[in-house]
Amino acid sequence: FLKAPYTVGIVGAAFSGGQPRGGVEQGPARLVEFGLPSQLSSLGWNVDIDEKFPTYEHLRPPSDQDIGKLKNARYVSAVTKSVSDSVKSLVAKGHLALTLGGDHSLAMGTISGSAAVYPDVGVIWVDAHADINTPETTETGNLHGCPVSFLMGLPGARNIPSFEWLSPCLPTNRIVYIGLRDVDVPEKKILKDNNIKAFSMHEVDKYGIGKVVEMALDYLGRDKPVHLSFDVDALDPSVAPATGTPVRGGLTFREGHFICEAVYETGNLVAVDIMEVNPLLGDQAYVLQTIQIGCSLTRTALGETLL
Ligand code: EXY
Ligand code: MN
Ligand code: MN
Ligand code: MN
Repeated sequence: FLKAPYTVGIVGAAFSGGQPRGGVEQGPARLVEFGLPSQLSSLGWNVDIDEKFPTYEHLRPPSDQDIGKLKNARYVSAVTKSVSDSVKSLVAKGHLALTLGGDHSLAMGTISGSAAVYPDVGVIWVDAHADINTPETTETGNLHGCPVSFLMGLPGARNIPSFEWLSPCLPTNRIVYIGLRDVDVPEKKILKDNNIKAFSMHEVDKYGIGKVVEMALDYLGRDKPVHLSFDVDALDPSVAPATGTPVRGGLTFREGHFICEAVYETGNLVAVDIMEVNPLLGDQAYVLQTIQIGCSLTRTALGETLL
């Protein structure tokens, strides 16, 4: 699906409005400072830093009262719309769209952008959380816990005021989850009622990551475009500690990288999101470790191999 010369377009999505903890908006700048663009050039990619880290402050509405339970809905809507346009234009050019977050509400933008070009895109969502609450089921009102329901247009997540631009673009059978272990009770019901494919940590333990990824890719179809949305909190907190909603019992370092290796090997990757790196959480060593892993997951998804 990509066109030569192979180009990765980086969208630095410095945004934290989908959740309450400051710092995650500094994720993209730290990943870039650490050398991610030159690391990707060394792998043979043309690197196009499409946006020089807009702060998105210009999109912040003068007031943003809760809409029902939803917090910062107008701001999240405006930013995700902008990200959607950026990702769509990169993917339409045959570039690989790499979005560095930022909180995971940004996936409303990234996935609607890739789906606008490839309506049959398959999403591999790697996360401790399902991020599929609707405006009705969310307990926190944090939109980083809701992007998937909006993308699917599930009941209760359609025609939400201020999200008029976002029409349903992700059928329930075009996503596979890997790594789940903190799923709210109403989210479990949504996954079950809609027959959504999900490999929790239980399945990772039971089958091993190799088999899980094989089943995930078979389910989505080997000839279809792939969008990898990787929330670093899928990794165990001992591996990636600097993130806002850590949950114990997560993926190992190798399991996380194995997913990226296998996805690269499909040759069908059109977009990658690296989300929820928060450089303000934890001491220096923990932060550095998390940034390094954000970079190495990205390099691996873009073709770095061990041999
Ligand atoms: N399910 C909880 C909520 O809806 O607030 C927690 C969501 C955390 C989401 C993180 C980004 O993956
Ligand atoms: Mn997430
Ligand atoms: Mn998460
Ligand atoms: Mn929970």
